[in-house]
Amino acid sequence: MSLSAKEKDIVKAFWAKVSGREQDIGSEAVARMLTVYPQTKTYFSHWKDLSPGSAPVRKHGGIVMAAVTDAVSKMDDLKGGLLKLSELHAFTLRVDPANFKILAHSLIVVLATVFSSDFTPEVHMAVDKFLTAVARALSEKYR
Ligand code: HNI
Repeated sequence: MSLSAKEKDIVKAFWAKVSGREQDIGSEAVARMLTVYPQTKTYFSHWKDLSPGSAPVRKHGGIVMAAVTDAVSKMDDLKGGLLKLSELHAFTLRVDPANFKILAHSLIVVLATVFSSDFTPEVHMAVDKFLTAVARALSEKYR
């Protein structure tokens, strides 16, 4: 289920609107993930404060969203582009790959609320497919 050329263009055009707002959007998504799916907190137990808007949540939100933005530019080879990150999450961080879908869902909810008029069903579908492909690429090293 790879993205069509048109879907790739839709994601790229939409991501231009996300550009510059990575930290705010990423930290909202991470905060939602930790609140709505508290089982995800186990991976971040070394942080001092896991509450929405805290310094580690904001910092990590920016880092994760920068990686997603980077993935937009590597859309034609996500497996290769995300190999190092897949290794990190599989072998070092030992994150259950089911959580990639949870973060993708949390991010989609945030994008829909922040970009209410731009996040049309067409954009939603293309972004959903893209984030599914990112999750699949991140899961590559688990096999
Ligand atoms: Ni993830 C660190 C990218 C999903 C748990 N993660 C990172 C880093 C990047 C990153 C980049 C920093 C790497 C480094 O230091 O070299 N993570 C991504 C991306 C996704 C993702 C692109 C999905 C779209 N990570 C998740 C999920 C979890 C997760 C779903 C767990 C629920 N990640 C972590 C943890 C760290 C991490 C834990 C280390 C954080 C820290 O600061 O200690």
